[in-house]
Amino acid sequence: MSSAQLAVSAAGAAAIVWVLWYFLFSRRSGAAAVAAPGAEDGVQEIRVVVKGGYTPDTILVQAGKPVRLQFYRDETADCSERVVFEAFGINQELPAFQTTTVEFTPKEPGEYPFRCGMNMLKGLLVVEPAGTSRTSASSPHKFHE
Ligand SMILES: [Cu+2]
Repeated sequence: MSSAQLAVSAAGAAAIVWVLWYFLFSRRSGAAAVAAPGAEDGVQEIRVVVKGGYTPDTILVQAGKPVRLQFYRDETADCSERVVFEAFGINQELPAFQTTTVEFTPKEPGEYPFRCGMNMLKGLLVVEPAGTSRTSASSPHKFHE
């Protein structure tokens, strides 16, 4: 390994540590989840429970790969009736006690807030550059029935 490669690896490791710290300790209370691409189609799937907020409220994905969010709305409160991802032109109704799939492919890395129709419930989609490899902090598979 050359010193240039070493420097790149060290920078990568530092970035990963920073991101983990950022998610685990610096945010308001709430869970963060890292999407793991599905085995067959590379879709990054995460299940989000909607009940007085979004759980997890921070979702980490990679750019350039399809994202599939499964919103399960576990309440009838009007507040959470819709979920809005402005950056992706999504304004989706979430029927109570049902799972609603929201799919899109983020092209550019960045932070994309999502929210309810009234801008009260808030979540954050963090899109990392493609090819960032990291072991899932939280496997989405544990949410599967
Ligand atoms: Cu609301």
